[in-house]
Amino acid sequence: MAKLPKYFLWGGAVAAHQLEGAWQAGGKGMSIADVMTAGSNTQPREITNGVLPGKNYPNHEAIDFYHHYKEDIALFAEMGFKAFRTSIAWARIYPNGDELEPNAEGLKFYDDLFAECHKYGIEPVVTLAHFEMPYHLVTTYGGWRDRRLIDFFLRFAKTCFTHFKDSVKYWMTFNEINNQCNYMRDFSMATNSGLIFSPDATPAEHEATMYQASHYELVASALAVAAGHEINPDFKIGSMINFTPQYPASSKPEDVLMAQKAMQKRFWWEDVQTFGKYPRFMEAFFKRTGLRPDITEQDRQDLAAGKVDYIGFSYYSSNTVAASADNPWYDFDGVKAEVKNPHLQTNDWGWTIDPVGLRYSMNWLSERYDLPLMIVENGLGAFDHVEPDGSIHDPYRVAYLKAHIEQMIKAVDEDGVDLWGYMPWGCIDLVSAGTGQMDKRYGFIYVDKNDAGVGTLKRSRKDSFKWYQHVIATNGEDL
Ligand code: P53
Repeated sequence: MAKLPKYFLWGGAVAAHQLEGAWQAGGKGMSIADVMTAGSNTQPREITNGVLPGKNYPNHEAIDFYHHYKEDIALFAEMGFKAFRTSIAWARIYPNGDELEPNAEGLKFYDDLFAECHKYGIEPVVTLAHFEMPYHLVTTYGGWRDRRLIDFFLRFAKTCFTHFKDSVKYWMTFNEINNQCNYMRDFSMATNSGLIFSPDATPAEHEATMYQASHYELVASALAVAAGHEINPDFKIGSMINFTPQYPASSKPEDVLMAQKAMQKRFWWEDVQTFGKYPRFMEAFFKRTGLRPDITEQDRQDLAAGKVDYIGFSYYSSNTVAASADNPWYDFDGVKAEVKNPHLQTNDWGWTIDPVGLRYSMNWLSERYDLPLMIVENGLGAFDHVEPDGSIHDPYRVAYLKAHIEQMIKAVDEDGVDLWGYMPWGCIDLVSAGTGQMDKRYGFIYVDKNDAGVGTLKRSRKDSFKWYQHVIATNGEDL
């Protein structure tokens, strides 16, 4: 008997700012991604004050998908994709974010893109906010620290839902909404929520602002879900969470408790989006710390009225944490609590490789939320080498994906998890979000461009391309 459903959504995932390029084409406004420079494994990306001369901004051109999408979608179709996850660049639709009327040229680009997908029977799976709000909303309103952002986002969401009512069925509101749990990381604050802090801002200020911004995003997400269901009752609108499970460093009860508390602190966003209310442990945390975000009675009603239909999540790796005597509240702090897991290898960027963790994550999400799941990111960032004849041998990528798909199938087949699809990240090479590199590659399709921004942008098939094509053709029966 087949282990995966017949209509399983095999595909791949990308995000607008990481591949489209054409940052000023078709009336697009500047986004937060347009002021982020290229970094590296050791050098964080710089978030500059506007676009400055002499800096390398890799998202400006990216892989120029804006002008190459027909060729790229034809390659996805050749691999047999049933689904393609991308995002809509908010600043293509509302260049400044606070206009009343959308930019028709921006809508047209996505009309053409989605039509091209449907030509091959590929279902678009679309994220509304994937790490790139209009920059004007950052400079004028301070990003999501301002309640007015709810209205701006809702207008953007309604415009997309109405305009793409018949061309898109699967939606997600905010990409990896929980990444901001790392509230001391400038990158997460800027990309998730458009929050820029002065260098002397205290950790407490970072933390308080993050909880406030998150709350407004959750309200905006819930209002969007409710509006979307009204516009088209057939829509499936999901949340999108980065799921990095937290393992206890040992069987010591304090370590186990630390891991549980770390999971709560990383994943409470999902509780709100699924159950429509804040979980008890967060209410207790706000009470204890005085970090009381502005939450109105109306907000609570809105949260309850906009529960998601499914859970989209990314899975790359797991973390391991230990309790420490100087943390009596077991308050999760990634940097402090994290320890090395002696059972796992890491990639060149230090991310653990843990296929069993995917099965664990699917079980965790399924038993806690009892909703259908969609794996909308998974993959291995790696350096690739182009042979003199142009071929690219990437057995490490195949090994990673194969091991994860095996665990994914066990979760469905043996554990009964309801899973709609699998869309590995960066199905075509693109700009890394975290580092801004091109040479941190995830793709089945190679793109000739390096970290310095030099290359012909020519596309070519890696060995993994043929492999994934066969996986899809056999619906995962032959890996
Ligand atoms: P890059 C951190 C941890 C987990 C997922 O990441 C993350 C990040 C951000 O660095 O982001 C997601 O490109 C995100 C994508 C991103 C992908 O994972 O840093 O949704 O936009 O490209 C991979 O290797």
